[in-house]
Amino acid sequence: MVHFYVLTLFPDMVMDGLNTSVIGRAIQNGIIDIEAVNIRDYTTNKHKKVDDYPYGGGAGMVMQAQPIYDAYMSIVNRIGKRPRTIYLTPQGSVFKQSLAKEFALEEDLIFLCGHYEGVDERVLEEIVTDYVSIGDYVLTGGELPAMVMVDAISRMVPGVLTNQESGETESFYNYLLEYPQYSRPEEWNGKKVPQVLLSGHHKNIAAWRLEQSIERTKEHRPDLYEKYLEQED
Ligand code: 6GU
Repeated sequence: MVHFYVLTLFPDMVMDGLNTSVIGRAIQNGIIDIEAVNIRDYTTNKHKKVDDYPYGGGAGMVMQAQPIYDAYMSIVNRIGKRPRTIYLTPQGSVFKQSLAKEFALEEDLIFLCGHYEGVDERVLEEIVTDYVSIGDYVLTGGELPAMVMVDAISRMVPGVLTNQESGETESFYNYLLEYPQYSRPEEWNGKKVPQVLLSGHHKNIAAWRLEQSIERTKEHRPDLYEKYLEQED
């Protein structure tokens, strides 16, 4: 069981996005749970303002420390511990499958979703244990990255995937991309399914798939291909 807590200004976006398909089923089955905590509920001013101008000037607004800290402490006081707390930021280290597996071993995880130009550094120093980015591009907020991480972590939690959907024999397991898949009919739009897949010869099929995986990885992800080669010898 992993309990995910997402500190956000857009709780509906997070909950609506994660209540579907495999992750929705895991919530229904009680294998994970996800709680979006609305930072705005913890403001102490009557306009429920969560941001202010940056000291030193510059563009945009900064999310203030107090409502974030109080939202965080509401969780900490409830569960009686300070779990790993992830701040989603393009300034973080890049999220990888290995980190998804590591986080899947935790009982509780808190995600802090920033907006505007950033978050007051002092509250980050107080609560954040991990600074994580999901890749080299800029998004408007941390909600989509938090959802990406919750998805990737959840599917590494035992019981979330069925045997059929199994977690390990797929992309990145051994630094190779997945081979191409085909289903019925045998010919579609003038294109035939590769003959070897219809042969029933399991050794040849496995060899063909490995070769396809290697070719794809060389072509699209030379960085992964290098790791595959290193791991082979
Ligand atoms: Cl974690 N946040 C934002 N705002 N943009 C990103 C990101 C995170 N990761 C990649 N781009």
